[in-house]
Amino acid sequence: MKKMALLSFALSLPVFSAEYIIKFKSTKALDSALSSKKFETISDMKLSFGSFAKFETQNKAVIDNLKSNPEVEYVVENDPLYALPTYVSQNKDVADPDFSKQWGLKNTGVNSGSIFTPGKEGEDINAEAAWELTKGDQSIKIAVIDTGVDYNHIDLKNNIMVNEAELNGEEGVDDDENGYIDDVYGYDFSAGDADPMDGHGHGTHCAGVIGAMHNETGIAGVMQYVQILPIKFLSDRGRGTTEGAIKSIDYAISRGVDVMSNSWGGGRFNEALFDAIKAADEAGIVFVAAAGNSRRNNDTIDAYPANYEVDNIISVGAMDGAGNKASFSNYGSEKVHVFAPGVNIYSTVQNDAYKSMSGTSMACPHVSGVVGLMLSQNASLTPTEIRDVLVNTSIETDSLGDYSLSKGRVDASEALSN
Ligand SMILES: [Ca+2]
Ligand SMILES: [Ca+2]
Ligand SMILES: [Ca+2]
Repeated sequence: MKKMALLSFALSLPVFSAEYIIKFKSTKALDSALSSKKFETISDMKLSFGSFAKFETQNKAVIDNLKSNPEVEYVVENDPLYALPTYVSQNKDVADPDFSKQWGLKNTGVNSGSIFTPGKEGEDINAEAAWELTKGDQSIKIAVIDTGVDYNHIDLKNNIMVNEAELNGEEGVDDDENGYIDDVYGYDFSAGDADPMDGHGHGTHCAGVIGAMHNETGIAGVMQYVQILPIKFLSDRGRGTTEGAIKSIDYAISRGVDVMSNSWGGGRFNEALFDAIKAADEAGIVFVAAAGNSRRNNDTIDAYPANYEVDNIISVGAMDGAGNKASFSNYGSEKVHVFAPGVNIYSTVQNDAYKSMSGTSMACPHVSGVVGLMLSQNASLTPTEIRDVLVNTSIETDSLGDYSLSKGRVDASEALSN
């Protein structure tokens, strides 16, 4: 019986994606499609950057018809997307206060080694020198678009962005009239509810790298002062879709964030996702993206969303504690902008716990935090200026050489001094 079930599952995998996203040229065209009953399942998404609908079909003729419809701008697949860690250590039950484990912030050479590679002192983002200049600002808002965030975590809770109108409002009522009922801490576009609690750990880990509270507990974030907006579109298994990603970006824009931290990837070029990131750029929001964990050259094989050609994107590769490119990390002397620590990174996970994880997923929030520090010091910096400063002030190293445009690793202190 069991074998039969497995076989039928394997054979029933669709040859092509059954879910599509249509962008209509007008809201009117969308409304008329919704009322036409031509689609078996269709749901609308009226976003700030266009009128979209999601629908399902296995029939290619339907797609071809839609593509030639003058009211339709484009039809794209609702591609699957996923979180970008490669390795997760055993869970730790006891949270021991441990800045000393955070080699990404301060590499002593002892806290960064492994049995394969000894660590190297100073191969870090130089956080302590940066903190002499700024430790962040509570006005800076960073969206962690991921598997959600444990907003109750003992080492994060004071740095979570709270929607005061909803916190003090009525349950079941959209108190701030932003289209989302009871979005006190953010939103879950995976389940379609207002609770972005993390059941996976990945999003909470990224949030801790950016903004774990500086106190007597656990670890320290790159920023001491920041507001983190938890947005969940990846499920508790770390999987999501283009639909969830574009809704997340739309929501983050509407909440007025300064930075979006994106430790996920997958899919091919997708015009709807491109439009979403472009809308974020037009709103002056920096879009930090993990370069990917496929060991590939992003200059020759595109990895998305890191490779979209939008000016606000900062693509981040991962380095290890010896200052070398992490074996899994994507690279590219043109398409990857900078490198940051991404191997055996110790940070927060759900239920007040801590874990080490590796991936360009972990390098990405280090840079999101540095961008947050830069904006704390000078709020008028544009996304392009921030990207240029990060590339130009990176510490060039032989080991990172031509793996990125910066030829080296991000240095928070240098970035703040320019
Ligand atoms: Ca609301
Ligand atoms: Ca409410
Ligand atoms: Ca702490």
